[in-house]
This record gives sequence, C-alpha cells and structure tokens, in this order.
Amino acid sequence: MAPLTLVIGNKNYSSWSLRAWLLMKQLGLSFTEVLIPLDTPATRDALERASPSARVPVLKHGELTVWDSLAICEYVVELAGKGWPTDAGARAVARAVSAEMHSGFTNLRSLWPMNARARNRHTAMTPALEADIERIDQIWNDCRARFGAAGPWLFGQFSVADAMYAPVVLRFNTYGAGLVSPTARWYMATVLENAALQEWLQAAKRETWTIAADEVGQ
Ligand SMILES: N[C@@H](CCC(=O)N[C@@H](CS)C(=O)NCC(=O)O)C(=O)O
Repeated sequence: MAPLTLVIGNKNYSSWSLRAWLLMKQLGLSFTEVLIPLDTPATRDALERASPSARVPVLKHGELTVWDSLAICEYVVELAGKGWPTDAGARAVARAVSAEMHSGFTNLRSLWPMNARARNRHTAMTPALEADIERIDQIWNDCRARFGAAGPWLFGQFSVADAMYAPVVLRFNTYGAGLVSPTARWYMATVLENAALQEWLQAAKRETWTIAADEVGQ
C-alpha cells in the first residue's frame, strides 16, 4: 500500500484534525503526520499548498488527496476494513450521529472552541449552548444504552462516531464536565483514558503556539 500522510493543524486547537488522526491511530494504520501551525502569517500559503479546501485535515495516499474529516474517516475505514458497527441498524445510527456532529452543534463549537490543554475555564451559559450540550448528552446515553454492550465506546467497539465526538469530550473537559449526566461522564473517562488520545494531549501540551480567538473563558 502507498504510504499515508495526514496533514493536521495544531493539536491544541484543531478539532477536525483530531477526529481523523484518532480514528487512524485506533484502526492501527501507520501514517506520517505533517503539522501546519494555524493562525500564523505562513498558514494560508501552507494550507493552500496542502489542501484543495485550504483546510485541515487532509489525507494523501499516493496520487489521491482526500480532504474533509468525514470523507477521510470513510476512506480509512475502507482501507482498514473496520471502523463502523457491523450491524446495519447500528451502523446507520452511527452514521447519523457522526453526520449530526459534522454538520451541527455550531453554538458549542463557536462558544467552546477546542483548547485541549486548558482546564477549569468558565464561560457564560446561553440557551443555545445548553441545548447543544443536552443533545450531545442524549446521543451518548442513547448510543451507550442501545448499542454499547460489547465495549466502552458509543457502539461498543471504537467507531467513527467516537472519533467525531472526541473533541467534544475535550471541550467538556475544559469548560463543563459537571454539566453532563453520569453516563456522559463515564464515556468521557473512556475517551480521556485512551492511549492515542493521551498521546495527542501530551503533544498539545508541548505546543507553544497560542491562538487568541480560541482562548476563551476565565
Ligand atoms: N468540514 C471540515 C472543516 C475543517 C476545518 O475547518 N479545519 C480548520 C482547522 S480545525 C481549518 O483548516 N482552518 C483553517 C484556518 O484556520 O485557516 C472538516 O470536517 O474537515
């Protein structure tokens, strides 16, 4: 197989990069990682050279370029032959909650930017943010109750859905773990204890870049 290269942004801030990276690690795919620091004078040129959308993550596989986190997730699942639930009904729900994450939760994503190394940040609660948090809590409870019997992940075994929600776990860890249900906190612990996620977090802690717009909360 041609080598895989995943181009990502800062580990502290790039939530879309984390999704593709974590899934590839969990699937056991070996890949080279290229990091483009975001929000620097050189960022725009580097992103335009690396990605047709000028966004990360972007995956290179031989002559093929795949951009957008969800498309990368679908592609690497095909390469690995695993990553979605095997049962068709569970797989459909896993795709639904992954798509809901990919296209939604705009209030949570804008008001609580991923800041992997930050802890105990407090921001003003808004009804829209509260609604996003409640919906995510409901999704995690529903998936765990209906599909989680075979393991600690949303659908038992690790799937794309867990990769899609991993940055949300980091956001809750930064801004408001106390706001979610016991099942959601239990699921957060599963994600936070994961070795690959820990590897990402340690690297985020070592980064020295700061993006002022993503440093929110007191
Ligand atoms: N829909 C895209 C979103 C990708 C995206 O917005 N990535 C951010 C970093 S997390 C980016 O590249 N921003 C460009 C910039 O900061 O200049 C995906 O799912 O991959």
